[in-house]
Amino acid sequence: MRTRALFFFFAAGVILFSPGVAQTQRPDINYDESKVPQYVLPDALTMANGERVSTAKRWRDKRRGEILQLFEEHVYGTTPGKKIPVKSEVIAADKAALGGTAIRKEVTLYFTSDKNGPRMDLLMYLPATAKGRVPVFLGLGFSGNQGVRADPGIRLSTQWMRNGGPGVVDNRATEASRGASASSWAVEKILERGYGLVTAYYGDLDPDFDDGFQNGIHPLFYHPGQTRPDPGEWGSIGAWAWGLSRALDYLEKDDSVDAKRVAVFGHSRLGKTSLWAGAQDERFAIVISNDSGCGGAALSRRRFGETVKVINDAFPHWFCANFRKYSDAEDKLPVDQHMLLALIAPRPVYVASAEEDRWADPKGEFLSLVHADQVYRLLGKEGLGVTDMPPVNTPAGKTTGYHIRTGGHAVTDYDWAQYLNFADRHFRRAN
Ligand code: GTR
Repeated sequence: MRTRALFFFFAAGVILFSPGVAQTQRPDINYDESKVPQYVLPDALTMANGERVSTAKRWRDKRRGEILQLFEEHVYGTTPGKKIPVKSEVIAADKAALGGTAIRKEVTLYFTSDKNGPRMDLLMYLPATAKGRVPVFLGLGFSGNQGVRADPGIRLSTQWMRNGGPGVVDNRATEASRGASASSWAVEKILERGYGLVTAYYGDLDPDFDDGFQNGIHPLFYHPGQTRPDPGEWGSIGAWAWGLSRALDYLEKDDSVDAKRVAVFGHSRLGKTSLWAGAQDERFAIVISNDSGCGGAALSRRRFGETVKVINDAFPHWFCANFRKYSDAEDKLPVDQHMLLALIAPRPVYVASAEEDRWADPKGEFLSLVHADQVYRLLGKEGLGVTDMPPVNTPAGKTTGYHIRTGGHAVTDYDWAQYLNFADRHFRRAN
């Protein structure tokens, strides 16, 4: 009996913690479109009191705030309103980085007066030829800034990091981690097109494991006697999104950057984060979600691929504790993820899926955009403008954009090519 119990424990562990193949073999995961349950989505344009929202003003004055509050209370948790003083320091600058094509700058944002306390390191690559302020892509990354490029000038992250990534030993980055995520950041292409890239390590804000919110930035906001966030207060995604807004605060002060043209980007759990950051902080001019899936762009009610229960069980620290009430009870959620995209309206949002990334439910990601369209139209924008999923490798959309490309869960050059075209279009540059 004991051996059997141990075996099940072990098997469950393998299933839960091995990415890719194990996920697609889980018997509790639905990948059959015909088994997607019937569902009714909450209507983005019907207020909680039943009133139909039919003007942009009503949306702006009442409904938008109502939806934002629902996401705070039930999904991601509230972000503390308290402003903390943040000090920035330019740590290093190289005017002839990447063979003279880029300016590389590293800036640290300190969140307390203790320089060894919580802080966030920004890596900035700007085109060397830039005249004046440049638009930038801003995104958090999984492997530390040194993972973005095998550029020996970048400071090595000293923060806790998940083991398993290239060059990570005993939860710390080593020299061998330089460039570990280079294929996810199309640095040359971004620079060639006249954009800058600003990245930071997500673990600077909250290391990605469930420690009861003792490390990272959460404790900076506890009221006296508080030891962890209340059930309706922020989890890790909330903290990561908060960091993106602090990065934007800094960019507003940096005269090499056009802070009115910042596209916030993220992949996977960090795609969930870029959407939540863009929903809360309207200074982000464009929002991009790459393969963000459950709790990101995908509709929770479809229960295709990863579900609310599966994500809450595996990553209890990502969302607020209240979100767990909706494990296996998606129909009770007062929102669904199309309303998260609607919060970004009328600003451009781009959602990308990958054909083999069924865990993230590509169709559910697409349908969220379709259902957000009515809000875009109410605000005088075209939205996505299509209701049928486009063929693979065929981007679609107007104010909002979508593609599903061949391949699996990753950020590829193809994805970046679409984001650059989208940014060109919306930032009104030549395409
Ligand atoms: C998976 C998780 C997804 C996605 C992904 C990632 O294990 O189930 O929701 O966020 O991780 O961030 O890479």
